[in-house]
Amino acid sequence: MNWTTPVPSLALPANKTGVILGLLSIGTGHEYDDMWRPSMRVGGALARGRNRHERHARRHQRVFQIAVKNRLFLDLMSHPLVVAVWKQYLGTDVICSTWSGNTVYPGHAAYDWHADYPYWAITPPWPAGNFTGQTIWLLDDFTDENGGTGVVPRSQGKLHPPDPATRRGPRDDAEIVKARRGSVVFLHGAIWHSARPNRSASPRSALLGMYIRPFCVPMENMRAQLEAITQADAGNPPSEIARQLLGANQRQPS
Ligand SMILES: O=C(O)CCC(=O)C(=O)O
Repeated sequence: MNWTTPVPSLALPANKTGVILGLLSIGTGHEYDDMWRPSMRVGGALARGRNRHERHARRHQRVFQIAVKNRLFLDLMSHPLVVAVWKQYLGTDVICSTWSGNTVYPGHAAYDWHADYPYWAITPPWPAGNFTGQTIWLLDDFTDENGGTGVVPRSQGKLHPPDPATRRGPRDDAEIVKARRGSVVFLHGAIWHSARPNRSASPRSALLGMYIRPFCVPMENMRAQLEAITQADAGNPPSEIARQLLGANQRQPS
């Protein structure tokens, strides 16, 4: 798999693997430490687990609603190149479904192989077509050792989740995303993937942005975040595209 496709030459639907590594420069990634590490601390305690197995399995930390935690996160969510990719793939009225951060700590065992929301909320066979996609912003280098995301190329075409018998553990048909911090990976939303075991001595962090077509119910309450952001800084309203992504134009049930 070519992990070095430059973002401007992307045509995600044409990429049959369902995975693209964009060389979108967010810098070295270090400049985001200042906003990400504190968010991680206030985002909730690391799940402890009831026993050794659970502690191992749970050594990860998810922080949701990051758009309201720091205005820079809102800017990243609305990054013009990212938005251009998803507009091409999901339509110009694309919205954001969830914008969060994920850290896997040393000792993290692995996520189960899965496809992303809304697929896991739909009884298979899943509808074919383009409904959602995942954007992974690497805040640390991703390696084999530290839990780089594993993906099963072309699995987005299967239109069902992985078999429960193979949902855990390594897979011969999977590849690990190995890339430098500051890279951005675009995944088809139905592709089977998993944060792999972190066997290194350091945590591995990423920001995760799901983008979705506006007839789907977003995973997080993005409109509530828009309201919170607008109220917190009335003199500096979010840009039009940030408002769109946060669901300002999405039809609501009457
Ligand atoms: O952090 C990662 O590598 C992927 C996380 C993931 O699989 C997910 O949030 O769906």
